[in-house]
Amino acid sequence: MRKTIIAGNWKMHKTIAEAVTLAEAIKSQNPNPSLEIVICPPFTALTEVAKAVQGSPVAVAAQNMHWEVQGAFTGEVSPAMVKDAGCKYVVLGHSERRQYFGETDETVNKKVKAAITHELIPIVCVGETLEQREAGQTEDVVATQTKGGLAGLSAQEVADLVIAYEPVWAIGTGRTASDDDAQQVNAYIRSVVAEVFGTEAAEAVRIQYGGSVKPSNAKNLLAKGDIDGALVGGASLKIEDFQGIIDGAK
Ligand code: G2H
Repeated sequence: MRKTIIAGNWKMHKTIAEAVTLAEAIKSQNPNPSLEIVICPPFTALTEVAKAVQGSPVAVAAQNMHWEVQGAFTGEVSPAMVKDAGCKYVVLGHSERRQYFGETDETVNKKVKAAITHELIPIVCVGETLEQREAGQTEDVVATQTKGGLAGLSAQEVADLVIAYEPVWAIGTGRTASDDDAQQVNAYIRSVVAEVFGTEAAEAVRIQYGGSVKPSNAKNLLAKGDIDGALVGGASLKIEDFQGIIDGAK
């Protein structure tokens, strides 16, 4: 039985004070650990948010990290630093990182391995662009990204991580994949995991859907058999919206 995981990706939003206020609201409204709630503040707010939710069922994730432990990498943050800040999870290979910051399946793979080494749980993002979808390449793209991002991992390591299917055309656009479309791609990603890592890993790995998830569509998306949670951007920035999504998962 896969535990539903709802993650709020705050992207480049919130000062430290704003982040702590939102984290405390999420914590106080969700005392019950029946599902997993993860919040992903910007780096500057990680430590304070982690302190604010300590001892509660709300976990904290970084939105990115470098794969090296330390060194001359100006502007980067290492896995050890992310761990030290109080994170349990780290989002890797988000399409905005791929699109604007040149991330590739190879760099995502290095980050995934580094995260596991530092006992961080990766949330590995995959998803096709509108052009790729219209060209009928969705399955090829998500298969390549899934295989590339997870290359060299053991079946157990894959079983323990999280994949987020985020069609790029649905991100921040208000366009959501229909629940049937999202279910179909999530099931396909699970079949790719089964092919490479075996059925046990495929049955255990949690696969979220992300892309304009909101209270009005969350319930139907999360009711699908292969959608094990949501990675939420815009609608995670306000407690009413994020709580509405969480309530839809119950
Ligand atoms: C996809 C998602 C969160 P939004 O990027 O990762 O953002 O819900 O705003 O589409």
